[in-house]
Amino acid sequence: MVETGIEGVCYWPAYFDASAQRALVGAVSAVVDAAPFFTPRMPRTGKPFSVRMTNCGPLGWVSDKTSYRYQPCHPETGAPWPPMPDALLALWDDVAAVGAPAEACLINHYPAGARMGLHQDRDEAEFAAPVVSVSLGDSAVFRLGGTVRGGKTTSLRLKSGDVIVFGGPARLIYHGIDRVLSGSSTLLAGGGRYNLTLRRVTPLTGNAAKEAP
Ligand code: MD6
Ligand code: FE
Repeated sequence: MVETGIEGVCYWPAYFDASAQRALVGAVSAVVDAAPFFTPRMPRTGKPFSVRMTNCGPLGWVSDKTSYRYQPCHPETGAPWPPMPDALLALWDDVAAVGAPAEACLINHYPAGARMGLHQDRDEAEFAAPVVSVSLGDSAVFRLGGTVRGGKTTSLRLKSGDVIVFGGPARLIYHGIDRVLSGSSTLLAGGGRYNLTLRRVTPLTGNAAKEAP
């Protein structure tokens, strides 16, 4: 683990080696076969995101004209999200250490030119559990700020196989993707980047809550 200088942000460069990255891409492809990428839209305005999304696990994050929310089914097919791959459950157990499994894995696909504006991840009912993020494919310029909008920001280059965790005092910091560096990886056949974010959505209860850091 590498210190980032931001309390609560833990960074593991190259957590997944090349063969583990290929296995994860295979697992993502299987998820996408069952739950195709959809184009999320901004609440109210309906403006489309430049990233495409899908999910696995019992709950998935969706965004449309109505709201940002978690739901158990795909917004277009109506099917339940596919199960979370074992490698992701194992990652969560390794780095989140909250005594309860991840409930949602949001999969973002960044085609060439896609970006993601500064945001907080705050649609979960449980902030004691961290958000765990995996990058696959092309490198990305990741921007990190503080817990209030408009403060100082720093940037970090996330590469394929890297894991970054936002927990404790960093659980609600602003962050976004300024740009993806096209052609920086050959992992994804069509180029671009995947980002997987694992979350706990419902409250930690009983022993799990007592074990939370
Ligand atoms: C991305 N990541 O890497 C976007 N959220 O494409 C996130 O939005 C994110 O990396 C919460 C915690 C870690 C993250
Ligand atoms: Fe986020």
